[in-house]
Amino acid sequence: MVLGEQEFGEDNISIITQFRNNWSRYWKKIVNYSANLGAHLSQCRSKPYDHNHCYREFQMNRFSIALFSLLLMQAIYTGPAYSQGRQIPYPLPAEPILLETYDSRIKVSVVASGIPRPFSFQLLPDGDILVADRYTPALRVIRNDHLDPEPLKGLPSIRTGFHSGLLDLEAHPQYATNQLVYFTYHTALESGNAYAITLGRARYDGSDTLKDFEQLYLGTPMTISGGSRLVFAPDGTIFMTVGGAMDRQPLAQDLTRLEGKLLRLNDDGSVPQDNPFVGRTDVRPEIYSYGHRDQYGLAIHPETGELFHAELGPLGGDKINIIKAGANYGWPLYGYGSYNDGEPMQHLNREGIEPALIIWQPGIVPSGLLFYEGEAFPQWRGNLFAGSIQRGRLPGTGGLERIVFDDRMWEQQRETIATELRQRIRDVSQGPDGFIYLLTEELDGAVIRIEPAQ
Ligand SMILES: [Ca+2]
Repeated sequence: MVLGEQEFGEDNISIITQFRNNWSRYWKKIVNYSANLGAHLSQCRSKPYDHNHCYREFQMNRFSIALFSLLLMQAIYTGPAYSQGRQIPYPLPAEPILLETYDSRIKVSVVASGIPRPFSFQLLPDGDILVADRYTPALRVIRNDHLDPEPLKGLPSIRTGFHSGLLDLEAHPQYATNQLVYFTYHTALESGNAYAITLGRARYDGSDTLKDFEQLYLGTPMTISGGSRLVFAPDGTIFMTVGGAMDRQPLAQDLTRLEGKLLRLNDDGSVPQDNPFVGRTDVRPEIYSYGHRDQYGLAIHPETGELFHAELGPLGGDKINIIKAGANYGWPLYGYGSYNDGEPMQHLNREGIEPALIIWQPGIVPSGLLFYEGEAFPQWRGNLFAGSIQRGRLPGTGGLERIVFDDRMWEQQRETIATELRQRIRDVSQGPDGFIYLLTEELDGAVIRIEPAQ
């Protein structure tokens, strides 16, 4: 097995490819230098009167070999790190920096860093920021721009490994009065390696311990996971994405399983009776839409109430859907990109398959979604923002997509901002201060604040 591919999926394959490329480059150079060294030594033997010159060259070659051996050792040493998605660490700016966008100059500051591979965050009305670190797993708090190094106590038992662990966070719409935070995670099942996507909630009262934890919903057994996102709908129900349908097996089309589905639940974890498949015995009633691959972003349109949904394609063809109840979005039969090996997918829209609203080609590995509604950037109100892990499978190319629609929801403009940071942007949110916040999924993960530059 190639290290890491299984574990971290296509959004990190380029890292492994880069490692392989580096490896073969180092190896070729070492072979070349060894051959040169051999040639020089035989030359020296055949030219006894130029011995000193030969000896100097021999020394130089020895130095080169030592240098490339060091590089080789470095490749071996960093290999496992690369293979686990731990890409080239692009350092975070030590001080706030100014960046240009199409119509604005922005100030970008690191609020807190040192969170290992966080997956989601939740900005709370009083300014506290909760951050979910998928693999530890841990829920941490940033208070007054200071990361509490001690994770919150009171999390349930969470299964981690591969893509599994603690995933999304979402504050209840009445959080200000009930202090409830919802989260998705994986629960280990007794049967073999199987585990299940789980929705839980607990009360965060500002202290160092979560209170009143409840498991609200436990999914069906699965052995491959992926991301998960949550969002509350205007009617108080909660939408929840389930990954795990990443390869070509038609799991996302199997309505008795949860992989590659969008679920809709009541806020107590029960199934709403107006869900599209309620009453059918051959479909799980919590399923709201299907034919999805991995789904890393959800946002409700602030005016229409429609659910916008970001989906990761295999090789390109990342998309944003507007979700319709009971609809099929095509995976793995139809899509806009190519399969992981490069084979083009059938992408023509056809009856029964919902077309995407927006696609990216090459892919950007879209993550959290946000409709901006704040006062800090009046020119961006109503724009859709999507985090991006990396573009075209190249590490260090993540950023923040800004998409402008007209009132028919037709795309008018699109730009990528904050690419100068070279970070994997895994989540995006608007703070109570109206500023835009980013979460970077790096070994040294960070929360970043974007404000207008003065
Ligand atoms: Ca969230």
